[in-house]
Amino acid sequence: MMDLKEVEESLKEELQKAESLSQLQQVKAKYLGKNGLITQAIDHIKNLPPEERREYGRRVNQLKEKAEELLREREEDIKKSELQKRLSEEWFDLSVPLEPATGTLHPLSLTLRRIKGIFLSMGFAVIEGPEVELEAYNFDMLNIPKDHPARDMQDTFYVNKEGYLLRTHTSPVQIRTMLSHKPPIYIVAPGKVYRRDDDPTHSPMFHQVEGLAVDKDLSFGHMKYTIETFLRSFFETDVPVRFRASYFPFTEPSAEVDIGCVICQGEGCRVCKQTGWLEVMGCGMVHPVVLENCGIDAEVYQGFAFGMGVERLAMLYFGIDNIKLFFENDIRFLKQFR
Ligand code: 2NM
Repeated sequence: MMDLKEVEESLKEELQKAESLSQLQQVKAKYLGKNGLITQAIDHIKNLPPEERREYGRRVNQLKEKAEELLREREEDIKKSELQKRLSEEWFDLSVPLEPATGTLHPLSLTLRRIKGIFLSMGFAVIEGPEVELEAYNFDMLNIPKDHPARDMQDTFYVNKEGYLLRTHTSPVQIRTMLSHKPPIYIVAPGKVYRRDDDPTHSPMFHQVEGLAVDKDLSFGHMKYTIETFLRSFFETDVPVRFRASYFPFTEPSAEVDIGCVICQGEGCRVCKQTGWLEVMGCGMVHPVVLENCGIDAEVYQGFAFGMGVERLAMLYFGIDNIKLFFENDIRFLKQFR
């Protein structure tokens, strides 16, 4: 059994030593993360004999609440001192002549425009749909099992108990299109999507573009050509493209799409984690169950679909290393893109 007093003392000590939000994040993980000390102590409660369980359980929970409070307080302190530091270091030179006040488009708007433009030129229509969606369109109709982890409260924003949620991908737009239109269908669905992630590499809101083609005699080869043509046009070079077998409940077969690293040209670098390749999309042949769910005869029609993250593509295209920059709206960042 863990000495809870000792855990509390060492937490306090490490909190004092943590001087940045990223250091604080590490302390938080060590105590309250998946394998954190306090998390382990909570897991341990069930192994205790019943007579000890009550008292120990009470103390562990007290410690957990205390730890959360201490972390919050320290976060406030760190944020305050980081702000003070910036306020004292950053300043404007008021004697510099003003630049002409022309605005620029946000790098994500520029990236979305380019993606849509390429697919429009290949004959795809651009379709939008609601961000508050039905669970039925976001999960059920896509052949995503009732017990799939993506459906967890932990991962998905549910808006009420009547089957509404914030869409976790733009696939429900494709479902709506298949329900309301007969094939042939060639569409892309751009827009905001929401997942309960918030850490240095994830944002709770981000943008996706998903594509769908449904027609007679469509093959994996048509998908491969469409995606390769898109990627070479988007990155304005003859980039290497490879397809790796993967799994999605809504496509069969499924694949992840990699491009040769645009940062190091495949030599190996930090961005591609020394592999020479970057994962940029998922794709696959639409599962016959999904077609039939939408009233399309899977004996007559085939479909291919794909999905990509707009922030990821924008970061690779412009060489941006931090996703949070898109959402801070710091004008010094924004005005660099055209
Ligand atoms: C992906 C990867 C693979 C996809 C499938 C569908 C639909 F609605 F047709 F079933 N929409 N999008 C799909 C397939 C999306 O994103 C990584």
